[in-house]
Order: sequence, then structure tokens, then C-alpha cells
Amino acid sequence: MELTEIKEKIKNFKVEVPSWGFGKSGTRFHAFHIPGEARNVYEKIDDAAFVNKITDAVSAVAIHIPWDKVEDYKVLKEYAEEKGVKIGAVNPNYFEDEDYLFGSLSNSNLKIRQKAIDQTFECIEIMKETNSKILSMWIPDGSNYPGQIDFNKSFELLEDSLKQITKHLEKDMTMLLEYKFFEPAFYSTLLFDWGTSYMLSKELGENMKVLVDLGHHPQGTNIEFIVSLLSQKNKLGGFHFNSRKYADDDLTVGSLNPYELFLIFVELNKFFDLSAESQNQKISLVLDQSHNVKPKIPAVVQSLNNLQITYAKSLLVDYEKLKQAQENHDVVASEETLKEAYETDVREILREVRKEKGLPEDTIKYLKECDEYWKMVKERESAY
Ligand code: PSV
Ligand code: MN
Ligand code: MN
Repeated sequence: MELTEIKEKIKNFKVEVPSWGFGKSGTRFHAFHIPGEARNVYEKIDDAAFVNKITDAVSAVAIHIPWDKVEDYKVLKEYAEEKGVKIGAVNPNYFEDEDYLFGSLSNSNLKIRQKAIDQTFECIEIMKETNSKILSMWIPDGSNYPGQIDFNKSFELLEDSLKQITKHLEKDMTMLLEYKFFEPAFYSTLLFDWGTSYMLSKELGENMKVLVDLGHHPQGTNIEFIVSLLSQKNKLGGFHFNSRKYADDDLTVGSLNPYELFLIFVELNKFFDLSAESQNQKISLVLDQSHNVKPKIPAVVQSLNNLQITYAKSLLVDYEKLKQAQENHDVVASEETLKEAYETDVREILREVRKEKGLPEDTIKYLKECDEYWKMVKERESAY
């Protein structure tokens, strides 16, 4: 691909940022106070808009309900739009309500199951009010001990709840089904792998797709192959970008296994134009990280930077050469074709792209001296 085309694509590559990435977050042991963290959804939107102002790489802000519950969602939408960002995926929370001790959408207690269904209907209403098109579902239901649940019955209940929910979706809305192999259920999780999410999404219709969260696989899983399979079947609906070492660590995307992230992008490029304006309607790209000791805004900026670097490298792959090498069964040449792209230093390309857009060329460095940023941190700290 020509350099000008690569630059154009990077210019139009945008990622959704999570509201929860700007607020207080941490490990299950403690969420430390980090100076400057957002205290409510409006400040989270302010922060996302600020990140967009200095990177021009934010497509929307994903919200989590009830964490981001407000009186009037139209007001929230307008507030976001005035600041130059949109409301993105709506994420119902099924993991914090006391009633969900023994499950939410699969709970054998009909009253509690109905509560989880109603809560999801409410999220669909929020989508209508905010013009969001993605209902992003992560369902933690499962069990912690052998014998605790009847697998068959629990799965049937979950399936039935999802059927009821899909009926409420409007034509242009998509439900994404995120899987996770364990935690908080340690013995069995109903939606534990891509196959389970794929199976349900196939059964429940066209506007149900699978969401891949990079932190939700057992050690050694070949995620790029999962990405290819789901894309081939037109069932890859979205991504949660983060990074892991042991389990669902929610570390900064690209911080630990950048080559794996690159290989994922190499597959994505075969099926999606990630730079297209309407890209988010075909695949939703969202950060899902818990910046637990980092200041939040620099952490998001760093993540977007890592994604841009990876995307740029993946665009450098000579796909034709790769295809030829594969057809000739030239294993060494195939691998070298990928490495040639991966090992290219693309930082100068990114600097040029930013310069052409009138943005700071080194965003992390810029933040260190940015008066607007430090004023905001100071103001929030004085009220802490
Ligand atoms: C669960 O681990 C998850 O990845 C889901 O996407 C949640 O919505 C998100 O984290 C935030 O807790
Ligand atoms: Mn996630
Ligand atoms: Mn997770």
C-alpha cells in the first residue's frame, strides 16, 4: 500500500473509549484514588472529548448502566455532542446488583430474571434516546461449585432471556455477546468461549454478533484465528481492547504482547476497512481497560497510540507477497513478510499524520506540559 493511502487510513481510524476508563477503577483489592480521575459521567465525557481534541482518534464513548445512570439521557447525548463526541455502546451491568448473587439473565428465580430482562429493556430505551446502535452484553452468570446449577436449565433460561431481549431491538441495532472463560464464576461460566457466543448469535438472528475481549481467553489461545473464523462467518461484531498476562488483567492494549495484537489486525484488515467512516456500524472497536495505577487520560492516549502504531504496521503487510509465499508453501517467506511489516518503525508516519491534522505530534509529551490538562487535574483535586 502507498504511504499516502496508509496515512489516509490512519487519519480515519477511530476507536470508542469507555466511560469507565476515566473514572476510579482498580483491581478487586482496591481502587486507588488517582489525581484527575473523573467523578461522574459528565466528567467522563469531558475527558473523552479532551482526548479526542488532542488525538482526533475517538469515535464515541461507551457507557455502562447503572454506573453512568442519569435522569435524562437526551441531555447526556446533547452534552456529548456539544463536546464533539457521540454516545457509543450501551453496556448493561449484570454483576453488581445484590439480587444477582445467583445469576441475572439465567437466574432460576423468575422475579430476579425478569429484573435483569427489564434492566436490559431499559438499556434499549437509553440506546434510543442517545442514538446508540450497540447493546454490548457481558453476562457473568455461571457457578462457583460443582452441583450449584443445572447447566442445561441455566443455559435454557439465558437463551430465553436473550430471545425476549432481541425482540426489542430495532432493525439497525446490534447486540454483541461478549464471552469470558471464567471470573466471577470460577467453576462454570455460561458464555465461556467464542463458540458459545457464536452458537447463540447464530440462533438468535442477524443482529446478534460476537464481541472479542482480548483479556477473556485462556493462556495460549490463538485469538487471531478466532478473529478470522468469526469474520468469515460474518459474526464478528466488536472488540474490547486491552492486554493480559495472567487472566482478565485489563492492562493497556499493546503493552505486553504487541506482536499478537499486530497479528489480530492483520486478520481484521482482510475483512474490514477499519478506517472507513461507517466502520463502527460493521465492527465496534472499543477500549476496555482498568487503568489502575496510571492517570486516566494519559492511559487512554497511550492506548490509542499503541493501536495506531499497530494498525499502521498491519497496513504495511504485503498481502500479495504473503499469499504467494503461502501458496508456494514457503513458510519462512510467509513469516518474514509479516515480520518485515511488524519490525518497521512507523512512529515517523504517525508524527506526519498528526502534523498534517494540526495535532500534537507526541501526545504523551504534550500532556506533560498541557495547561488545560493540569488545570483540570488541579480543579478536581481541590474539590476531592
Ligand atoms: C468483564 O470482564 C468486562 O470485560 C465486560 O466487558 C464489562 O462490561 C467490562 O469488563 C467492565 O467491567
Ligand atoms: Mn470487556
Ligand atoms: Mn474483562
